Amino acid sequence: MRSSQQLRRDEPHGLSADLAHYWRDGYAVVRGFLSAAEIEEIRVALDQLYAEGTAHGRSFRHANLFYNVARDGEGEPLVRMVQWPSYHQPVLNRVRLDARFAELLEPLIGGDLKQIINQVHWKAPGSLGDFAWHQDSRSRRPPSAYRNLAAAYVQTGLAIDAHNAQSGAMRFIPGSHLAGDLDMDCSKHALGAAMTDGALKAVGLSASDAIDLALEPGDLALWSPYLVHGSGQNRSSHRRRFYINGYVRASDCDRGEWAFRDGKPVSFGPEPALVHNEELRERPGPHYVDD
Ligand SMILES: O=C(O)CCC(=O)C(=O)O
Repeated sequence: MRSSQQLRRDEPHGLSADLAHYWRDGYAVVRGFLSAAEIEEIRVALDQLYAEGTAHGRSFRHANLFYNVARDGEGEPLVRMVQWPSYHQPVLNRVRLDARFAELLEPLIGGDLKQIINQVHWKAPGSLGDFAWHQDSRSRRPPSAYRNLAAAYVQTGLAIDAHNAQSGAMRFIPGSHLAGDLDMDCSKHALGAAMTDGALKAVGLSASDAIDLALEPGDLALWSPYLVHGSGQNRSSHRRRFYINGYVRASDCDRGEWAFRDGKPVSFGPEPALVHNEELRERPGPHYVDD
């Protein structure tokens, strides 16, 4: 009997991204990356995760696993983001290691990949789920550990719900990645801060060039760490969920968890790897975190 890994290798899914578009505009979209049934399974997993976050009632960390919990206008807990849910949630862990990611990313960054981002965003209607204009490159610290960002890193976002202008879609400035690091002001957290035209003007860009990402559930967006992007208020009546996984050519990154070796999935090891949580070893938790 053939193993599922052999099946994956022998029977590719025929997935591909528009690479020319990715390199020229800094992003690409893959329609129908996951099926409706797969998205439904992820929704159930996300509902469990969300319920755990509200039960904590405040931000909570255990090693790399982190629940960002705010309060809404009525003082009720609001889960805005969970980082590294895959240590804890098997469905999400399976998705991040799905052979379709390896197949899609191979022509862009090869088959030996680490993962530096694994997170879910919930953008509640009307509330503070905005992301100010930013480049992801500014969060790759220290720079010596994250090398060759333009050619070796790809961020992916999987739409779990309708993701469009109404529901506070991501907004991209096409081509903005070509200038590399724009030294954008990152003194404030991008999450929870509104996009302002001034932030774009300061780096020679204009909001009139922005496009809204439009995704159906199951569609996947890919973007460059240098692409200037943000997202605005959710004016729809549904919570907008987005599952983000960021991959990197392993030889260009000293941090992160292995995801694929030679295109085959790599499970978590016994100890979590150092990614962005500088206190991972000294203060792994579990503990609550005050903003
Ligand atoms: O989920 C969103 O609306 C924006 C995500 C984003 O900007 C990011 O992860 O860098």
